[in-house]
Amino acid sequence: MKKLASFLTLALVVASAQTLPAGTVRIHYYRPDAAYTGWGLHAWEDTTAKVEWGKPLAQTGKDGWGVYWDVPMKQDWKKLGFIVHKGDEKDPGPDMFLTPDKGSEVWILSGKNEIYTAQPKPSTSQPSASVGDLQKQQAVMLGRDTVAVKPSLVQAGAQYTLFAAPDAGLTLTEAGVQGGATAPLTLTLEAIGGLNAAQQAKAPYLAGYQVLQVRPEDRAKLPEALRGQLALQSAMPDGKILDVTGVQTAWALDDLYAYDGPLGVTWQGNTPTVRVWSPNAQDVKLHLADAGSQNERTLPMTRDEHGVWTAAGQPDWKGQSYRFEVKVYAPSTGKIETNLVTDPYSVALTLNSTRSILADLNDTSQKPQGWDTLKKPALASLSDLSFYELHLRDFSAADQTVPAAERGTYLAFTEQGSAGMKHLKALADAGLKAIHLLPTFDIASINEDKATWKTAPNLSAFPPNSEEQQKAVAAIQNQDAYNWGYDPYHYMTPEGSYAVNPAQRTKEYRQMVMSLNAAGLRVVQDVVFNHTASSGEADKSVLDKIVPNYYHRLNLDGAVENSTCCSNTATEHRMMRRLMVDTVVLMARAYKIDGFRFDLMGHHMLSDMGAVRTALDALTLQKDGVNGKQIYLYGEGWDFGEVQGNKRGVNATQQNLFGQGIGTFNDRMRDAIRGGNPFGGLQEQGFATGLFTLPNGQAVNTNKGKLLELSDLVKVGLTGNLRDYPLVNAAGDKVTGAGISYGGAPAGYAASPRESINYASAHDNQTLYDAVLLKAPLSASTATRTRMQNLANSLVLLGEGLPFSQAGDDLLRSKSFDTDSYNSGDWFNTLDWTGQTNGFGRGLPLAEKNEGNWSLYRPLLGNAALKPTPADIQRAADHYREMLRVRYSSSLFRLSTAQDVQKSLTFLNVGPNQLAGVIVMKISGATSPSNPYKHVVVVFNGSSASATVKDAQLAGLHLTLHPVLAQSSDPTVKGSRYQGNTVTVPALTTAVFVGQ
Ligand SMILES: [Ca+2]
Ligand SMILES: [Ca+2]
Repeated sequence: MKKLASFLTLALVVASAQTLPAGTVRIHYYRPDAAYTGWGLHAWEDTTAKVEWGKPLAQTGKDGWGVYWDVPMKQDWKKLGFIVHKGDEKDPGPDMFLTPDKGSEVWILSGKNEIYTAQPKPSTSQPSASVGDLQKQQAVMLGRDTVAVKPSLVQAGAQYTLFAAPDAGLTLTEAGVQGGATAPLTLTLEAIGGLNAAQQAKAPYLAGYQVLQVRPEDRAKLPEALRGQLALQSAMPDGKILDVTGVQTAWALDDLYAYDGPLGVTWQGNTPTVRVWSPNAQDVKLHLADAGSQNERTLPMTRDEHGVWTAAGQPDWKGQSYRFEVKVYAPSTGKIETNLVTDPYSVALTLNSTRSILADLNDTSQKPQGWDTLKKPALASLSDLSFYELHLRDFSAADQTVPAAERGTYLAFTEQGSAGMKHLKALADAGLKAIHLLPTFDIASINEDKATWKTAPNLSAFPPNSEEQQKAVAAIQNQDAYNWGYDPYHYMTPEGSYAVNPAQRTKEYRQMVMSLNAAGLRVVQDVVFNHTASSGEADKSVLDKIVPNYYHRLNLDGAVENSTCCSNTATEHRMMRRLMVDTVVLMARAYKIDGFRFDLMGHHMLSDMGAVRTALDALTLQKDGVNGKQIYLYGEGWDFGEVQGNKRGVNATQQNLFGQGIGTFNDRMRDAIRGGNPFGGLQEQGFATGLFTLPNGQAVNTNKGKLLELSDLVKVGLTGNLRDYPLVNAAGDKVTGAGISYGGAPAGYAASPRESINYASAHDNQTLYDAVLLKAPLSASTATRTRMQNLANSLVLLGEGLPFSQAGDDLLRSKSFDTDSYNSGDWFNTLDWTGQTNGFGRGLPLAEKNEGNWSLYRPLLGNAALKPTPADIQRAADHYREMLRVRYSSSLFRLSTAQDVQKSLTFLNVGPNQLAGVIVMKISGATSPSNPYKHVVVVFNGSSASATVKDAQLAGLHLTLHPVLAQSSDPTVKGSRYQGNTVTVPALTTAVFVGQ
């Protein structure tokens, strides 16, 4: 009976849609080919569903018209963002937005960027006889008069026509492209074969395409054509249409209009000039308003031959706000749009970035006292750098020693007597060189009006493994003060929510830099040029409203790529690259930033990073107030998405960056230290977490061979991840760093140690302590777990390669297993500099990213025996500083070239008969003012037993325990011994011996 009933229900669903449940909206979707399999819905903004790109909403049902999705909505919803997609194929492409005025049931048609409020007739909206698609841009201009097209467009005898309509009135009929109210401009083209070598290098992903070229007599029409809607048609002489498509124009704009002169606001004395690059705009006007006023007056701007629009200002413009009114064709809507938009070159903004401000960063009012004469902490070599990664709010949001109004702000760093600054100062005194701040440019995700912020109620009474804390945090997560900020809105202005007074943000930011520099620490900015918060005509879209479809990287259909999560930018386009270079130079000169960490750097081209490096190298103390050669660059050199495998040109990946002196995060060493990887193996153990010698009961962790393989990866990391360093691997073979395998890829890839950022933990993924918790045997004491964490930190801090830690790695920081705390609020993120707590047991982590593992986390969070004591935390803090002191006691730990490493560093205890879980690194060199030791021998004993290593190379070195460790707060390390040709080191201990 039951079975029959469900069968009947199913039959009904097929025939007609179910009634719409309360609290949901229904989106219908029609495809002419009726091939609905695999198409899902990505949804965001005011839906209660947590949808990830890789896991779209499944179709709710099917009716006589098409399929539909019912999307659960928040109460009083204002906006729903959605994209229909199948894998990375989107239909039609741009982000679509539904607002309540359209009702709760809407219809969309395949290929049409339009939301219908009543069921449209597919047959009339999508003429079945027409060929091609004006909504897509499948033709790609490679230069001012060349267009790459799919090979199917090119046939003998075919006629190729480019139609251009300044009124965006082109339509597609059975007879091909038709004009709108005004006759379109037409240009004829001829097929000239495949891509030549230069074009293939520029656009490898179009390698199989054919090239059409505008005939000489029509080329003069191109500049005008580029300022309207464009369509390319291929037709046979008998009128048969082969294809029709829109056109991507970025490289044509580059070829015709690339520009090197000033942009944004420049000052001659007190007189400003405002400039914006928009070569394809039909008109640009300047909107000006007095400070604090909404009453704008509109002024004309003049276009020059570079497509730059200029307005010459008056001295009384200083401090006024401005926006641009840009009239331009937007492929994302298929219309001529009139956009009111801020300046991408803004150096000052009103609250929440509604308007740009005419500001001069050189004004005395923008500078703290002593700014112009600020002296940087000494740095003999970039190879001396080390990094501590810190989120601006995490630093002070919970620090009771900071005045309440300054918590979570730039000014918190000026409180030299606060618990947080004392901690940073202590790290600096031990040798730490730089604080790396998570994004501090203007971001889109935090409301800068503090009065709007919601805070979670007091959550401290809930059990340590309750669901309640995360529920309360999630309820307000989009209205609170917290976000990591990987959502760029304006690159050249500091974020306003981090300022006590957002109108004074430049001055406050500079105070922060001064104060950190005074503490002996350099300041590194995390920069995110690989994507923007929005694109197209969306609210917080900026670049696309000025030069649509130029700044972002488009797929073969003309939709914005989003492999980075968001709207990917295209730094291979000249003016996007320039925006990146100009921003970095501005931040170096105007904010005296000492280094830049590039988010998803692999999504930029190698030449883009070269351009940044060249621009910085040109900065001098005398001319620019900073020495650009001391500014270090590093980033994430991952290779994935549309740029993978050099498909969009040679990109800035780990391996392609060989020899550039730019650092990349060394995932090989990270994974080998921890075990598992960010994509799996939560409970797989690694070198520092007990693999083989202290297994956690899972079969995978009893494998000695795996421990020896991971030890090889760690060793390569300790050399600075050098590609060509020769070593004996676990099998006993002599190989190079590149000959060690990391999941099939070469482990070593660097040309010098400064090209490897060695780390065991960063803001992404679980903290080091949480990883140790998941991997170590349940029976391990908190003291044992602390030793594992300390061992991991030693490997990072004593290797060649530049050490990098997440703030709190020295305080056993836990986020209660949160794997991605970007929007998990202060509750899961803040640091406790007092060392009384570490963040463990703050409840189950947010469901959005972690719910699938709650059953694993629940008993662990509820286990009081896993909570570290203040003594454990103190030991971790002491250990971290001891290791910093050791690192900075001798330049042998900071060798600057591969040759030096090859000459000075050797590993003992190698090959198949090595003592498992023990790495012995010997570094020898001449003594000098920066090196008091002839020999340094470091023993990393990751095993659960005391280790004795005997080697003839140890004879006669006259080793003693490093003076810092002889004074250690850890009694165990003092039990390390050297005698004759043997060293003996206790379990889970890093011992450093030195010989003079
Ligand atoms: Ca902002
Ligand atoms: Ca938030």
